[in-house]
This record gives sequence, structure tokens and C-alpha cells, in this order.
Amino acid sequence: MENNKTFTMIKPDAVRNGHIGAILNHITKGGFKITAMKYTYLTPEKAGEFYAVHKERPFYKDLVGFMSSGPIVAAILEKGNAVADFRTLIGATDPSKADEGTVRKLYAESIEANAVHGSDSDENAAIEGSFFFSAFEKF
Ligand code: RTP
Ligand code: MG
Repeated sequence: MENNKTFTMIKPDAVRNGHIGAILNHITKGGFKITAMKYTYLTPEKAGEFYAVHKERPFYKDLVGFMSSGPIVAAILEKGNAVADFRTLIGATDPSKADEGTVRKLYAESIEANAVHGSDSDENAAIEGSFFFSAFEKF
């Protein structure tokens, strides 16, 4: 399994708050190359499918509502050690616990509306990338 790719979304809060450009700049400056990207929208059904692993968690219903509340930016990113390095770049799930200078510390609103998604394993990075992009859209 390749360890040089991860998948991200700029979530509806960050899109609404006008942070797309700043977050993409942060990602690029962090050494990640964008190999696929689209401005799109998750229906409640699609959001439920994407976050199916969290189905039994108490925050699942709210999360699905939030993730389908507006447009998102989905992207595949390339860099050595991509999954772990990207999670370091974005910071802790809860922005109040995220390190200074991380994307979530800078741009997130709350533990739910936390600005960005980052895959948690190489396997999930591949699955999530293919959820949004066909082979023709990955460079
Ligand atoms: P993500 O998958 O979005 O990159 O975030 P993560 O790994 O840091 O966090 P995870 O545990 O996978 O949770 C997925 C998303 O669910 C929302 N969440 N809400 N209300 C809550 O307590 C709560 N906990 C998690 C967040 O949007 C989180 O990113
Ligand atoms: Mg996660």
C-alpha cells in the first residue's frame, strides 16, 4: 500500500467562512502536492456513506447534517508519509486542543465544524479518494 497519498476535504464551515484559499496555501506550503481536486457537495445520503464507520457514535447524525450543509472542497494530496504528516498539519479534532499554527487551530469553529478532514490510514486514503474521484481525475 502506498504511503505517499492522503485524502482531504475542506468542510462546509471553512468554505462558508471564506478559508478555501488560505487552507490550500497552508497545505501547499506544508509540502503537499494536489493530485486531484473538486468543489462539490455531499448529499445527506453520501455524507452518511462517507462517515459510515461512525454510524454508532453519538455525533453521527449531527455530523451527517453538518457535512451536507454546504459545499466542500475534496482533494487528494501527495507527500512522503502523507497520512501522518497531514494529520500533524491539521491538528487535533477539537480545535481548542489543536497545536498553535495548525489548520484547525487557525480556521475551525468547533469539534464538529473543524474546517478539514484528513484520512486516518493509507487504506482509508485510497478508499476515500476513490469515493470522490475516478481514475481519469487523479493525476
Ligand atoms: P476527520 O475524520 O474529519 O479528519 O476527523 P478526525 O479523524 O480528527 O475525527 P473523527 O474521530 O474521525 O471524527 C470525524 C468527525 O466527526 C466530527 N466529530 N464530532 N461532536 C463530537 O464530539 C464530534 N467528534 C467528532 C468532527 O467533524 C470530526 O472531524
Ligand atoms: Mg477521522
